[in-house]
Amino acid sequence: MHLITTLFYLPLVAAGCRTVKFIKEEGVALQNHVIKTVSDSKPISCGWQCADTPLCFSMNVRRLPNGRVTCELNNSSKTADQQNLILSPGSQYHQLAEIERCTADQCIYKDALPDDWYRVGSKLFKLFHDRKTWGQARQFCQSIGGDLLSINREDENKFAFQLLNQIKPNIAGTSGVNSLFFIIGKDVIGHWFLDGTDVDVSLFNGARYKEESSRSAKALYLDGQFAYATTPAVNFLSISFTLVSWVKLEDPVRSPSTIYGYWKNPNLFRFTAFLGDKLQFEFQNRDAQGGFQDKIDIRGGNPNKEIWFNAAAVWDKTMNKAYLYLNGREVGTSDGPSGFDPTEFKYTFYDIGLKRDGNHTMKGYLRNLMIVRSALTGEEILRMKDLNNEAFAGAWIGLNDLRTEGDYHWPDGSQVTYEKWHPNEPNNAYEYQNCVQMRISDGTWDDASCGKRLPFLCEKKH
Ligand SMILES: [Ca+2]
Ligand SMILES: [Ca+2]
Repeated sequence: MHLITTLFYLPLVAAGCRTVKFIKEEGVALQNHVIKTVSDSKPISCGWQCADTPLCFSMNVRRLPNGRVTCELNNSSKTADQQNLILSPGSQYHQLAEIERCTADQCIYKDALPDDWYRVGSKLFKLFHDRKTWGQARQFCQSIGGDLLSINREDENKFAFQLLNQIKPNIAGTSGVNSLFFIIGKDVIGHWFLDGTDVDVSLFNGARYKEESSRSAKALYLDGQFAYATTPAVNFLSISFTLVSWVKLEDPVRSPSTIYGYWKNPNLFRFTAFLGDKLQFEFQNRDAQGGFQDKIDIRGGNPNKEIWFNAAAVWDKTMNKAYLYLNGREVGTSDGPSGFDPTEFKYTFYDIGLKRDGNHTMKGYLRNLMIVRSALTGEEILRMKDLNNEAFAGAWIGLNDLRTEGDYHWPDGSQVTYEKWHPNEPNNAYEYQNCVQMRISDGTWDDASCGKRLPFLCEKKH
């Protein structure tokens, strides 16, 4: 029934490819995938449009009585959706086809494949809409025999950006109904789920991710002996911030139990739970030589052992006020000394579970440690539990500088020869951005905190 003939060749100079071939089938058309209908004097002009439209993979062409043609550009092909190839007298189905003279790497050749995979040159791409941290996303891509996407050419970036356009980010509309989540999504400085998927948390002395019975999910477990963990240092003390984590202290409780901090000479900050007693947040302002100037020391609350609790420390720089929250309830507040302006010191890591000056370690579990760049209320802190509402503005690609600051690599080991940074990126904001997202708004790149949960792009080699 289907007579297949070579129809025409297009020179595609821009893609470094001399020609590309469309294959024609008479009397059939692909239905349900039309993204655009164009009318032109000859099929070859439609073919140009299809080749130039990243998500066009085939066309339905019909001749009009006046000699012109109409072409329906399809965002799929019979490779991906054979069932929608229907009999259609008078139509021709045209599909981009590979040509022998180009190697796949030089060609614009592309095709839609089953299960939402797309082939572009030698790579298979797929956008996953569910949201994962960079580490989770990479694990997932590897589990299906691929990796996070590496981008080596402009047409690959263009194509990935077109896939991203399918995402409707849940960022705030003009109504402001969702504005809390916009703030959180935009201003997450650091986020560690502490479930084993964080790519930049280091474990020491037997610290491990352990299934915790009340939640049947993994959390960071510290044994109260010597175990602790570290994150890279994050530059956040000189701005308004909210530091929040879920904690479960185990009996017998080690006291003090540092949740997060860096507490060694010169002391910097610590967020601590004490035995059956209180939460404490302490941070300091020091001069350039490290000499003590002022500090905030705020205590309150009565966290229980053997029960998960939500602990948050908030610094509102504008109001010069600090707050402690236990399970979203304010349990302490303190005004800052006048002119209080904590300085950051150039440490390279901060501690989870360790008070470094006395080697005090926590006995218990921690999860979902997060630093947000704004002073949140207790209600807002508790609403952060629903992380599906975290706003986002991009999707993960594979580029990262996890190994050496500023030295970017692709997961497939390829050299960074092509770049598409947004202006003023990468900026390693808060001195803590090591994973790269492609922005949904324009397809440019921005380094971000690896713990953000974003949609992501996987690749597989053809
Ligand atoms: Ca970085
Ligand atoms: Ca950035």
